[in-house]
This record gives sequence, C-alpha cells and structure tokens, in this order.
Amino acid sequence: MDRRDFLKKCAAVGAGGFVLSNRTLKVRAGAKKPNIVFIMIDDMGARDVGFMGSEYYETPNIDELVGEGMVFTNAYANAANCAPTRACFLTGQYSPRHGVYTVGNSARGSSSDRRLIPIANDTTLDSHHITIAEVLKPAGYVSVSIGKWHMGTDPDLGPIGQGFDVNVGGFSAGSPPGGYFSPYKNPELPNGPDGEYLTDRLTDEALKFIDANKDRPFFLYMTHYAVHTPIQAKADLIAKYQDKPPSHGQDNPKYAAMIDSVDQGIGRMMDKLDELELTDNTVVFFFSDNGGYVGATSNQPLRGFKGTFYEGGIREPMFVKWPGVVKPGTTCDTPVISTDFFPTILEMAGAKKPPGKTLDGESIVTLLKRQTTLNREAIFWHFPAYLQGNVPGARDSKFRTRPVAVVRKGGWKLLLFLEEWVLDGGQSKIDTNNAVELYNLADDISETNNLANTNKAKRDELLNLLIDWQNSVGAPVPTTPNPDYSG
Ligand SMILES: [Ca+2]
Repeated sequence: MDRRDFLKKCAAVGAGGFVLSNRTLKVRAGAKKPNIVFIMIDDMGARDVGFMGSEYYETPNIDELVGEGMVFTNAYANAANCAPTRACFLTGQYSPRHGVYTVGNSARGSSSDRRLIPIANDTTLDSHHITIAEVLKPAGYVSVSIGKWHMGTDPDLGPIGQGFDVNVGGFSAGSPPGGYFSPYKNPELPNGPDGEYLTDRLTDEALKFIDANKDRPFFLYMTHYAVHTPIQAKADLIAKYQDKPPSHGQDNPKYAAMIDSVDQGIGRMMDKLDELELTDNTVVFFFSDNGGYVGATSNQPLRGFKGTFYEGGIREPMFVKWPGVVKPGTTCDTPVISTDFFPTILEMAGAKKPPGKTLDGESIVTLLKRQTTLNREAIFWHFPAYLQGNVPGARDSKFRTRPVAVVRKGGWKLLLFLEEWVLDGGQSKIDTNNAVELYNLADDISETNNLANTNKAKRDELLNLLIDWQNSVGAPVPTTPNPDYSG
C-alpha cells in the first residue's frame, strides 16, 4: 500500500479509526493513549551529556529524567550525518529504501581524490513514503514538528506534507539560516524580538502546543536546531563555563552553553507536563542524529566525529522514560538504532503498521519492559557516498568517510570499504586489499585494533551477514571507476 492508498483508507474509516482490531478497541476503552515526546538533538555527541559521562557540560534536567527512565548504552544513528538519520527515523526504513544517504551531493570533496562514482543521493524524502506522523494520525494522535526538518519544504515535502498537523520552523535547511538569534530568516518561523534565542523560542512553541493539545494524545517531535553549527549561545550561559577546566577534550564554553539551553528547555517542557498532570501518561525519548562535531566537542574515548562511521560518528546518547512501564534508573546495553523508533512508537500508541510497508527496525518495547532481547542478528549501515573533510580518527585526511558499509553484531563491528572492495579484488584479495576492518567493541571501544586478518572466522561471518543484508534491501554499491581520479 502506498501513501495515497493509505490516506484514502484512513479517510474512509474516519479519524481515529484506521485499525479497528480488538486490541486497539481494548486500548481505546481502557487506558488513555500515551503522549509521545521525541527529543531529537542535532549533532550531539555520545558523551555530550552528564548521563553519558561528561564532566564539562552540565545537563541536570536531562540527567534527572534519565533517573526516571532507561539509558541505552549502545544506541546508534542510522547515519553519520543529519538528513539520512532523519529520513530513517521518519520512515522506519534503512537508507537504501528511501535513497537519502547523506547531506547534499554524494560526490563531495575533490573529484581527483575519489576512486569511484558514488551513488546519487536524494536530498528530500519522497512524499510517497509513509511517515511516523501519518501512521499516528489515524490512531488518534495530533502531531507537531518543532525545529529542524531537513527533508524538504512544505507544502509537499516539509512536515505538513509528510503528515504532521503543525510545523514550527521546519524546512529544507540543515542549520538555522539566520543563526540562533532573532531575526531568524526562517520562512517557517516568525521572528521574535531581536536577540531572542532560538532554542528558548522553540521550547516556548512546544509549551504552547502542549497547552493546546493537553486533552488528546499528541506526538511532539522536538527536533532542536541545537547543537549544530553555528556555535552561538547566550552570553550569561557562556560566562558560566568560561573558567571551567576542560575535561576529556571537552572545553568549548559556547558549545557548553548551547547544550545548557537545550537542557533548560527540556526542564521547562517537563514542568509543563507536570503542571497539566500529563507526566504519568507521557513517554519521553532522547536522541541525537549523528556523532559530535569536530571542533565543537570531543567524543573520547570513541574514535572519529560526525561524518565518520567509527563510533564517534554514529554512537548516540539515548534514554526512554515511560512512567509505569520502564523501571527508573535502568540501563540496556543491547544495540539499538534509529529505525527502531518507528515500530516502538507504533506499539506504544496502539497503532498498526500499514499493510505492505516494510519496517527495518524492531520495536524496543520488549527491552523497555525488560522481558526479552530483540530477534535480529545485527544492525547495518550503507553509505555509497563521499564526505569530505579532515577529522581526527578518520581513515584518511581527505574524507571523513569514503563509501563504506557497516555491520554490528553483538560486540563485533565490521566496516567494508567499497573502493578497495570493488576495485582491488574484492573477496579474492581480502587478506591484502585493506577493504575490511573488524573490531571487537567489547574490548576495544576506540577501534584501534583491526582484527580482520587475525580473526578471519569472525570477519567472514560478519562480511557474509553484511552482503546478505545489502542484497536483501537492494543496497546500490558504486562500481564505476572515476575517470578523474588521479591516484
Ligand atoms: Ca546532525
């Protein structure tokens, strides 16, 4: 079923009536459906919050929430940069199914340095995809997207076109066009008083939305522009960090102040839920779309930064607070990934997946209830593109990443570098062509010890899993040599 058929069917049944299964009726007759607040921070590194061990940034409000929820210590974004993770979150599908692999052009960097012609990238989410907002609507939810969208612009490709009822500030841009202080130069956000701070304003908009929708189930996609560049913060908060000693490579007072504003905003949202007596019936997710940005933060002890497929580029801070269900103060070390949110939210909301829609993730409700582990064997990434830049921890000094595919199974992680794989003999030369890196994250969280040639059994096991997965999702592998490549 494509989106048009899905929406037609919804309209025919009427609002709130798409899935009239016994189970849904039972849910409706019993407990009120939970509100869902999904907090998506932009570019926040895995170690950029107190609960993940930062001793430099101060996030008391976030850390307090963590104490009421479950922390996921092996949480991953579907990509190492913004747009693809968002497309995967909104659709519940891996990148090969929607074609959003990266931000902008897939052929970034100097052509003479690229050995392959990369696969073309979609910079917007095509409207035929069924998003999480579209699936929640017939389950009785009102949805708002507040902040960064990065998937195209309304009327068709922005939040409204993709099923949200309300859009505040979301369009094609991946960073605030006028910076963090009003005037914002944002076509989807009227300016506030001069000097108003964007993170505070988006929080104000969230409070307004909660007030206006307190009597019905809502899905609040709180997708802050923070803490993406430009690194701009309020002077009083910068001053708070000015003399603070650096810790584990984290030392930027302005960036710390940006995080502080996010934290204060989350505190204000929780106060609003308390005030309206909604706290007990509201699920809160906290997540970021890719790893911490070089120059703004440090992801130590993780290797690399935003843009690399080492842990520093894709590992995320994450927790879920679900009053009455999640045992407070718990942790879960099962690897989870942003495609898991779609089926998880569906299950929480008592909504059903549209017939025919493929979901690549798995609901983590069973983990939240501490019942069983997940069914899947592994999680995967596919990045048939080039991302320029020289960042510490990357494989070479010209690209944050070259085309790569990745699998994580248990404590093991394998990276398959597609240039060497495609052009240097593939499997027949695997012992010498440097196409594969294998790490045992359980012992080597910093990915310093490549075991590809010392544990060939594990290498081949993961490699076969990865290739089978690529075939199963139709992942396009670039195979055309670039004639401009100068070696
Ligand atoms: Ca991002």
